[in-house]
Parts: sequence; C-alpha cells; structure tokens
Amino acid sequence: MLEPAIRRDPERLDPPLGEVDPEVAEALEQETERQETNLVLIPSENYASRAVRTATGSIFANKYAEGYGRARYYNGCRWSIRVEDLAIERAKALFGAEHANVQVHSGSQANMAAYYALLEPGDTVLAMDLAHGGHLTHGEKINFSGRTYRFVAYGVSRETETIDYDRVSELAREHHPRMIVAGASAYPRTIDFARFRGVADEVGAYLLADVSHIAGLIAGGCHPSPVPYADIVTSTTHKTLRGPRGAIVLCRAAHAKKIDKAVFPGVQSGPFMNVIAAKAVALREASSEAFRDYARRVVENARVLAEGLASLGLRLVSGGTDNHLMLVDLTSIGVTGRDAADALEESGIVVNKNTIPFETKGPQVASGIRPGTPAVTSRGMGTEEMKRIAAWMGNVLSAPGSPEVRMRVREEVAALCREFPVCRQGSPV
Ligand code: DSN
Repeated sequence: MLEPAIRRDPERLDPPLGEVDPEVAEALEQETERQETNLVLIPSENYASRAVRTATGSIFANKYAEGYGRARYYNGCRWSIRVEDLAIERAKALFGAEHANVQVHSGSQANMAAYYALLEPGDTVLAMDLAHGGHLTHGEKINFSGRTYRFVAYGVSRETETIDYDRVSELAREHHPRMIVAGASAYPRTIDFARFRGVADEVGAYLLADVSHIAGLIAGGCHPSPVPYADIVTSTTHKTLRGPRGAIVLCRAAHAKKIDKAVFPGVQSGPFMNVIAAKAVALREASSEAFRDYARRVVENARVLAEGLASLGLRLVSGGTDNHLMLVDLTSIGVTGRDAADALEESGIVVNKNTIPFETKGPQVASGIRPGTPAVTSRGMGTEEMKRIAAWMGNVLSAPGSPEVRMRVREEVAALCREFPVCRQGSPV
C-alpha cells in the first residue's frame, strides 16, 4: 500500500517559540532563570510539577466544551469529558465533598459564582476585612463584591490579632447576614470553621469557606477541613495545592445545580480544558502520601522561619503561625513593607509587602511583609535552610540601605538555590 504524501510539514508550519517570537522566548528564559536563582517566599505562589505544566500547555487548550457532563454544546468532547470527570471525582474524593465544579477559571470567579448562586444583589454578607487579612472579593468597595452586595466586615482582636469570634457573632446578630464568609489571604492562624458554622446557624446564614491559601494544607491533613461545615467551599488550585492557575468550587449536593449554573452560563462560558486536565493531575498528586508529607513540611518550615525571624527581634502578627505564612510587622525597625520587599528582592529573596491589622499606611507602602514557605518547600528545602533564610532576611532588614549586604546575601542565596534546582530531572518540581 502506498503511503499518503504528507501535505503539511508540522516542523515548517509550526516552528518553535524561539523562532516565532524571540522576545517572548527571551522573557520565558529569563523568568526561568529568575525562578531558579531566587527564593520565592510569596505564600500564594508555588512550583507546579512538570506533569501539571505539561497538561496546562497541552492541546486540550484547543477545545471548546461548554456544558456539563455529556450535555455539551460542541461535538468532539469525549476526551474533554474524560479529564473533567477525573478532576471532579478526584476533587470530591480528596476533600470529601458531595459536589465539585472544576470549570471555574479563578478564585475571584469562584467567589462570584458562590455569591451569584445563593444571594440576590443587595443582600448582606459578613466577611473578613481586607486590612485584617481578607480578600478583595470578600467585599472591597472597589471590587464587584462590594459593589453588588452589602458587606459588613469582621476582623481580628487588637489584643491577640486572631479572629474575634465573639465579635463575628455580635455582628451576625446585629446585621442578620444572608451569608458569612470564612477565609483569608493573610491570616497566619488556624481558622475555626465549626465556630463559624455555629454563628451562621444562630442567624440562619449560609457559610462560604474560601480556602484558596490553605487548600493544600487541608488536603494534606494539616488544617481542619471546612467541608463538613460550609455550604460552599471555594479555592484556587495554584497556591499550597500546587496545581495550575485556576480554581474549584465544592458544595453540598443541595447547592450543586445552583453552583454549576452560576459558573456556566452565569459568570463564564467556555471552560479551559487544558487547565481542567492539569487540575485533575494536581488533585491526583495531592492525594498521595508524598503530598501529605509536603504539607507537613510546609507548616514545619513556616514555624521555623517564623521562630528565626522572631529571634532576631522582628514582631510577628499574632505572635507566630499555624499555617504556611506569617505576617511580619516592621514598624519597630522603622522600615516600610515596600522598602523591605524591594531590599529583599535585590538580595534574591522575593516576598510581598502586606498591610497588617490596624494598618496606618496605605497598601502600596504597608507596614509589613507576608513570607510563606510553599514554594521553597516544593524545592526540597527544610528547617536548616529556613534558619539560614531567616538570618539573611535579618541581615538585609537591619541594613536596608547597604548594597554590600544585599550583594553578599544575593550570592549566598544563589549558592543555596543551586543546591535545590527547580527544574531538575525526576524531581517532583
Ligand atoms: N489571593 C491573593 C494572594 O494571596 O496573593 C491574590 O489575590
């Protein structure tokens, strides 16, 4: 039999990135170098595995698959349905949830869908103040959440800097919210979801848990799960969970239809099938014993890093950490969050500036920084490395104007990074 002539040479018609777009290729190369040679302490960032990145960059990106289950608006969805089913089943099994929506594109859209499913515009919602550790989508005036619903803010107590549950209860009785949001972006302590449920029940409110930051710790058994208590749980997939950039929504069976409808066609149309395939991979990885060990090491590393910083005289909001992050109040050393983050970046240590509870400066300056350990732990670093990182941070923060100190730390950081490569063969990273 004669072989058919190949009429299209894929190599010629579909050249590699470097040939198509040298500028983006260069940025990609430089970003790889940056991620290799710097210590990432931003607690919402992580290194997704090669398997997750392969799925994210895969040809599933070419497919439209609007709809759910077998009811799609496009043909050719057989393998898209397969990866979506895998992601759904794995999400339900990992978190013990009755229903999972894996189509939702981002954490913000997950929260939008949750509000859209259970609330009417103008309804009252009780959520954590952004300045106390909440999130933009938990009712900030400039965000869709604050513009659409009537948010009332709770926060942390001035004395303990931990969530003031008595005040949450008082506010709930005063304002009768239709929903209470439990969850934060900059809160270093364990969240008592059972207590939130109790308050919600007192006033007949729905409970939404946004676990974007701590999802990996929950999956790994290092933080109590909100699933038994919350009506809806939203989470991003790229933070401690170490998946692709994206999100999931988990909920009780009673809310399943409303959530699915709120995601599509409510706030989204076509799902990102490549990202859904990558979520399936990440959820499989997060079900492993190795991931449980990873989550345990993230928390242990955070505790050691926090102790190291405190031993240098730096003040930790709430006195320490139970999870993957800590908030460092720099007021007493006379350095702003912005200057600290800039000086640390020049030294090869990447953190984000952060407001602290009862902040007196604007968010672009801020009084604190928010270091976290998910990414450095993914690289394989442990408690000895955390002690060295704390010492380097102390050196830089006590001499923020010294280029010599920054240069010395930068060299030592680069040497440590070489011992823990990000893209090494055969590593989980
Ligand atoms: N989730 C935020 C963070 O913690 O960095 C960004 O929206």
